[in-house]
Amino acid sequence: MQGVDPAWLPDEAYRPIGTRRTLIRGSGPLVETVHGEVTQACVRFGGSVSFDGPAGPYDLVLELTGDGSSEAFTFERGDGRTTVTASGGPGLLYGLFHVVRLGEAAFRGSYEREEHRPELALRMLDHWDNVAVHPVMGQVERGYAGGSLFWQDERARGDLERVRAYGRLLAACGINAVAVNNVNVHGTEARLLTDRIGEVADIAGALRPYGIRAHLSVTFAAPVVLGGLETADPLDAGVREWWAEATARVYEAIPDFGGYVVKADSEGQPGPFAYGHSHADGANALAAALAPHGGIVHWRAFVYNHRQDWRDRRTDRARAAYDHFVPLDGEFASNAVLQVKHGPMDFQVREPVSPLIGAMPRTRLAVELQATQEYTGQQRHVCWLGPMWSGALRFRPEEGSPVGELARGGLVAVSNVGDDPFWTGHPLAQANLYTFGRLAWQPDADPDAVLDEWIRLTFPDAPQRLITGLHAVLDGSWATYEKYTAPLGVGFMVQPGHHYGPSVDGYEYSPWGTYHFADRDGIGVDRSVASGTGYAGQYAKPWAEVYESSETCPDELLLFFHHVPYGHVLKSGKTVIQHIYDTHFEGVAEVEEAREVWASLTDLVDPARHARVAERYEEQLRSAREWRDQINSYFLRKSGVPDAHGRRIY
Ligand code: GCV
Repeated sequence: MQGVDPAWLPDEAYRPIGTRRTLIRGSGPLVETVHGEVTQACVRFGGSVSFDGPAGPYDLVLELTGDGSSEAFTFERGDGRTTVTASGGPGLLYGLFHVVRLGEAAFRGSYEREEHRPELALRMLDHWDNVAVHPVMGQVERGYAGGSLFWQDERARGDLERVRAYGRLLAACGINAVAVNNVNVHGTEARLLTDRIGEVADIAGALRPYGIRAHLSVTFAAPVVLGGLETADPLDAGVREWWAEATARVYEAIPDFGGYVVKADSEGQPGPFAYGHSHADGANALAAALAPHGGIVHWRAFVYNHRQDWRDRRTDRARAAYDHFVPLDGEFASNAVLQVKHGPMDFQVREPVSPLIGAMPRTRLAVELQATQEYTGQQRHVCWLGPMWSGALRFRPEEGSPVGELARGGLVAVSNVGDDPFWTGHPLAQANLYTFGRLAWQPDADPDAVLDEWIRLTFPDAPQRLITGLHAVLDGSWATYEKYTAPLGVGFMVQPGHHYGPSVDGYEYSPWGTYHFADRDGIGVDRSVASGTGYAGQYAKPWAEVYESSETCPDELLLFFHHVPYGHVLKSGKTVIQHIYDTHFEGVAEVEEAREVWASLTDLVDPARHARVAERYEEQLRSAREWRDQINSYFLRKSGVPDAHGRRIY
């Protein structure tokens, strides 16, 4: 597409296919998509493609053997021929993208038959996009990549070519579902469910050729605000009927509609508490309406008191999701998925894994990550989140399955994409989107290998110097970001509202439940069972014990679980205060270094992309210095403990 970055599908990535002879067998809409992809590559590079032709001397055979909807495919190579087979259209498409990823290697040597299938059936992006620009949150809530890809001038975009291109990119990294609007459902957006469903149908139509289903965020109060009923009580017969009828009309417009996403009783959104009912009752009412059509309701577990009194030390926001939902285990309908943020708070640079995951064995859980970098630099800072996500997905809440397996309801990420020509504002933030897709396909994949895959695809034919440079600036960037921002898992310390830049006490005396409790003697939140909020006790063994004591709690989470004196000695051998000073100086030095590495790649990256990243490095460095100086000055002034190395602190 003219003027739009091809991201990880540049034309060059298709050269190995486009210079060869391909046979495609089978029929159906996704086979047509595969055919279109290969044909375009051949037009560009001089190869040939036959559709359902006779057996012949082909280099690549892509064969659909059934008419199912399976996403699995097989891949093999022998006698000079590469073969992909699939029994479902989506499988064939994923098989094609597998060949694209392998590049020339797909056509060399031989491969025994390999079977590929996604480990998680649902791999979804939630767009926090508003149809009408919101006076405070803008068009995309927590969006750092321009306006919405889907909505423009308060309507679905007339020209959906870009949406189609987006679907193609998503399919190429394994994503198969997209929720097209914000979970905070305002007045205009509520109507997407009813009289404006045609617009959602248009978007769904643009995504369908790439095997992506559309989902919709709906308001729990829809029967009242749209249906004119007096109640949205989930047990009321009239309400249930309203949902059933509204949902039937949705499926008339979009036969393969994925389902609803609901944020209820959360940050002001309506929910079942108003009627004295549980969240299982609420979710099940919508699930019942969706069930006859095969749809799913994604019910978010982000339920907490956002109006708490900061003076009240017994209320702990981290406890909330577990306290609300664990008693409901086993009560949710089979097509209700409970969508849980990976940490107990809110997408901070460091959090423990939510104790809810693993504590609800009779409930389908989806795990929610945040690709949009709300608290991790807002796509002005390089912060590749692969290691953080992979760590969460590999975490084992107790002896047994890791989070990546417990997420039976799928893996979801809040999208970081907008109508920016680079898709993600910061061109290097594309790596987060790609990594999310690949981890959703295979949660135990090595994130480093995924990063290299992204680099090779996005920069085909890159010389080793570029590969090494890109790897250097991305790998470790999350650790760097953590160093110059809030320390040791304490979180927040951001500017209230927009959440960009430091403000140590920004939320300290607010109702949001995000406190650090720093005083002249120490810092951190006591979440132990023995003397604190008891949150540590929500974990199964061994974690409940590990987190309970400041002696065994991992350094990086110390201040999340414990209030300790500044002189507390970490496992690293440093005191907490010295750790704060050192990491903040180191973090800034690492950004300076990364900026230099990027500058040294000028001759190897196209000018527009290079300039965009270079400009963002200037801001990242300015901001990192601001963080360093505010955090270090704050803690020097609070503690009175000087830096052991006598560096400049204000
Ligand atoms: C869409 C945080 C964000 C909100 C977001 C909310 C959520 O509080 O700051 O913008 O709302 O999470 O996940 O629902």
